[in-house]
Amino acid sequence: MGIKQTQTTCCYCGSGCQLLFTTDTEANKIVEVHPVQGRTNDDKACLKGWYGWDFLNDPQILTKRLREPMIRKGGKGGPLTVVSWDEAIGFVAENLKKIKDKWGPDSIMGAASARGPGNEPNYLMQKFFRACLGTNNIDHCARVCHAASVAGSRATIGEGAMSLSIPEIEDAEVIFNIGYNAAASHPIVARRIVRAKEKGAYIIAVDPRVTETSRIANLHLQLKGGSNLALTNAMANVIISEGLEDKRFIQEHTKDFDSYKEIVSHYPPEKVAPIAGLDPNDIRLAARKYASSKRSVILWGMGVTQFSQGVDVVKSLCSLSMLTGNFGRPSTGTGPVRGQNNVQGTCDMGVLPDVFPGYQSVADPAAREKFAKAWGVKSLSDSPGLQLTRVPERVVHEKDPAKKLHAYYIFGEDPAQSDPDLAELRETLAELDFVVCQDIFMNKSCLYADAILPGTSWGEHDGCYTSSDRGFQRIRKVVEPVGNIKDDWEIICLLSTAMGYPMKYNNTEEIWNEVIDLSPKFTGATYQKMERQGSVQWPCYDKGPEDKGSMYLHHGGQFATPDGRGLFKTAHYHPPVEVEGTDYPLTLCTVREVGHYSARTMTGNCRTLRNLEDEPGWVEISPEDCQTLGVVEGELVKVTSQRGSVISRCKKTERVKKGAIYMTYQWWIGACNELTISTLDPTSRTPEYKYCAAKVEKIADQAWAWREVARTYSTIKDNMGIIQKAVNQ
Ligand SMILES: Nc1nc2c(c(=O)[nH]1)N[C@H]1C(S)=C(S)[C@@H](COP(=O)(O)OP(=O)(O)OC[C@H]3O[C@@H](n4cnc5c(=O)[nH]c(N)nc54)[C@H](O)[C@@H]3O)O[C@H]1N2
Ligand SMILES: Nc1nc2c(c(=O)[nH]1)N[C@H]1C(S)=C(S)[C@@H](COP(=O)(O)OP(=O)(O)OC[C@H]3O[C@@H](n4cnc5c(=O)[nH]c(N)nc54)[C@H](O)[C@@H]3O)O[C@H]1N2
Ligand code: SF4
Ligand SMILES: [Mo]
Repeated sequence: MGIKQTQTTCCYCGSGCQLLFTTDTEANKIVEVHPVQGRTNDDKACLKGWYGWDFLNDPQILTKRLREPMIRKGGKGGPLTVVSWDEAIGFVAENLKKIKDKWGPDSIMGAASARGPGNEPNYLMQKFFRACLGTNNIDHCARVCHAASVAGSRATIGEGAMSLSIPEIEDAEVIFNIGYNAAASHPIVARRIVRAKEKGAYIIAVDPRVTETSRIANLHLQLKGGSNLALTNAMANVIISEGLEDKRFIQEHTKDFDSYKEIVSHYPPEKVAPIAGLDPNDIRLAARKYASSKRSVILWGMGVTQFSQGVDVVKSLCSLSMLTGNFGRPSTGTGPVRGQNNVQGTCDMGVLPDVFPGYQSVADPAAREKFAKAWGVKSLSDSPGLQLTRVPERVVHEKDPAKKLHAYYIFGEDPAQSDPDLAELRETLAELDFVVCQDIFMNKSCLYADAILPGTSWGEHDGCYTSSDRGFQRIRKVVEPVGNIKDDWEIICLLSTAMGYPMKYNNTEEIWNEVIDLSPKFTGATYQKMERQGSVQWPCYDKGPEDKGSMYLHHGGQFATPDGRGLFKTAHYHPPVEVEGTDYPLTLCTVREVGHYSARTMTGNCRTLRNLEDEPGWVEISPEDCQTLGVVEGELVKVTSQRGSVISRCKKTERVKKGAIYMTYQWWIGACNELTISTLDPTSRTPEYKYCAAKVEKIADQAWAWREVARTYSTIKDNMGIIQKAVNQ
């Protein structure tokens, strides 16, 4: 048998772990995988790195791989028919053209992918939307994720990315870990936090739940969900009133301190303590410890951003870091640890409604002129596009057909599983005139597609990803794709060409060279340099070998703002939008499952991971609430909010406080997004996934409930096109 070894980057989280695959080239099968030395992972991987590639074998557990292009020839409601690529591309081109001619370019919306495809196809997707269709309506899942980090950080320190690198975490003296559960989300980053602790760091964990980080923390602030801003304002209040701020740093490198000081003066610890459910002395201790070091690092995640006040909290975190002079040196600064394997990259590629690749604003005439010239078009739209969380607003809630969206091109996302308030989302997908899904698996959104374009997956194509800490790293083909499928970049080229804007490339490197030549911050990051160094962190301006890229940002306190000064900003605290009451007495927060990943098309089709955890998922409930409800561990329960109802299993745990329940959003039967609220942060338009009112009810007839779960699982498989065997999988 022929044996091939290939090193590539893991396709799940943004830790960017390096994996070495051994492939039997005759059988076209992976025979072995193990982690190897990489800049971020130090030859380690988590269980998804070890076992998360089985979906390449298409075991058809939850869904199945897409192997042929399909269209609904008979129109909406008709069956999907397998067609040739020519016919599929012609069908999509004709329909998008019709809609563009009738309703204008802004009636079409695009969502691109932070997952398998990589940077190059995402660059082409936004180029297709901007240069061929003529709209900035292009976005991706950063919207539902760290968009608040990008908005809040850019408004204060000028750059939306992590200021420090993953390896620097272990040399921090103080880690302020807020709303971030690394052990489940980025296990390889969690290792750095553990190492920091071993090296003597003081760890403050701010989380309403007990997490692995809070368990090793010196101080766990188990605050009430939704009270982050009250806490961060109170910490600033303590730092300023005790004179612990870095006066010189504030004087030399920042602006707007006085207005910030005025706001935080309203948040003494005694006033905040009842709001956050904390001891005022713990708030003081956290503030003093955080201000006590010049190697204080803030790490944050979805417990900060997925709130209607997420952007304000991010601004206040960046301000805390400025207040204490914690920027511009190694092992200090701010760490919004980006979630998906390539969400940093998809932002880098300009798959955002307001920026071209390399964060060049669509509002800047010079940037528009530069891109128009490079892309060979007369002009480019200067009006910022629509954020993807506003799609329902422009479909089901918009009555004027001229203002409505008419088409949605979904590339490598599954909004019908991952967006909030799924009933509203399904209504939206059903009402749109034309929906295209370009994916590797049949997913829940595909059920609404008028055309399905099957792409090759990670492991079947080349390219590069950007890790959470701005590191460009190569991905490489491990096995040959099976079926009548094409690389994502090639599909976009065919479609664009069919619509009268020809795109032609021979490989991903040609696309990448176009990207870096148009984006000064990335210009030095050639494939050659990635091969040589393994990872190139932006900014990297020069192609020469001397410019190795940048480990950390804001050197010497020089911020990425126009005048180099950071801007202090915070806001007054307000509670989440939908709070608990008589009918819905509990608060629902939604988080992650360690062995499964996002919409679960991939991990749900990996046998080892499926054997660890499967449908219908769990709902974490405190022992007190279990007692009140009369439910026990493992029992099926009904969870309901104003928007819907699902069945899940009770997980009795002391890790959550009385009155709060937690679900993971990976499950299709226990789909918590049937319950979540679509309220958005007014600036970043990120949903409040972390807080809504809910209730849990006991199900008397457990046998019936289990049959119901089995029946639903079987229906899902039918819908996904799996031929089910007589014996249950
Ligand atoms: N295994 C696995 N790994 C993943 C993913 C996955 O699906 N599975 N998804 C990836 C993606 S897309 C992302 S964005 C990252 C996200 O990774 P994280 O940012 O860690 O995301 P979550 O676990 O959703 O939320 C983090 C923590 O916020 C806490 N929290 C809830 N409410 C509050 C609050 O009011 N205040 C504070 N301070 N904390 C609160 C929760 O209890 C939780 O522990 O993970 C990535 N990694
Ligand atoms: N309730 C709740 N909901 C949440 C969250 C939460 O905390 N709570 N978190 C939110 C967050 S942070 C995020 S990032 C989103 C993630 O939500 P999504 O982006 O929707 O989820 P993913 O599973 O990452 O991937 C989406 C799709 O990409 C496809 N795909 C993977 N690789 C490729 C490829 O190479 N080519 C193509 N064409 N397709 C590919 C997969 O099959 C899948 O259908 O979920 C959000 N939803
Ligand atoms: S930590 Fe993230 S990148 Fe590393 S192996 Fe696990 S899922 Fe993959
Ligand atoms: Mo995310």
